[in-house]
Amino acid sequence: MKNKRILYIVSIPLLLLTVFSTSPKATVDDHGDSFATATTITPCEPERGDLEVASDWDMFGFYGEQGTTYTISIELGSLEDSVMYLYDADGATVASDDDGGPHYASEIVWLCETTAAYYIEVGSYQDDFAGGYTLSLTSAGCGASEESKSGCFIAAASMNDVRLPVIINKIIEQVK
Ligand SMILES: [Ca+2]
Ligand SMILES: [Ca+2]
Repeated sequence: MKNKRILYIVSIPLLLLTVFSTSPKATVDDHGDSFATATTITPCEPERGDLEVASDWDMFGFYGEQGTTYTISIELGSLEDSVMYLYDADGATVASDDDGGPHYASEIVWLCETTAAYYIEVGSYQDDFAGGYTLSLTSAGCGASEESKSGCFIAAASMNDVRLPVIINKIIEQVK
């Protein structure tokens, strides 16, 4: 009888722990946190992101072309204060910014000196905020003619890109 009581005492908290830890509270991260799981961002095409939790960091990859000046900017949505880092493929910090854009938004203007893969990491100031944002990677070629826009797509497509079919379809749509 005593053993049975002990069994209840042990099993009830265990049951509660199991129920709470497996409840569907865990949110899915929209963009990976590492270079390996980075989302490839297409120049000239804004990309929506969400810091599902305050400690989230979202990683984006792109192919930088030597001699091109890129403006990498965050437009704040529900996210109040962004922080942004630009890395080379070796993980060295090329540039970083906190509030270079409007309000507490981040913005980096950067002249690419070596054609290579680069990574943009977006997080919140001191890991204090969750919320949505839009990341834009633009250069002088953006927003001009359709021809130069296609050039941007091709530059992104030359990267080892899992979304290559999507980019090719976009190019086909533009040609039509
Ligand atoms: Ca995220
Ligand atoms: Ca993330």
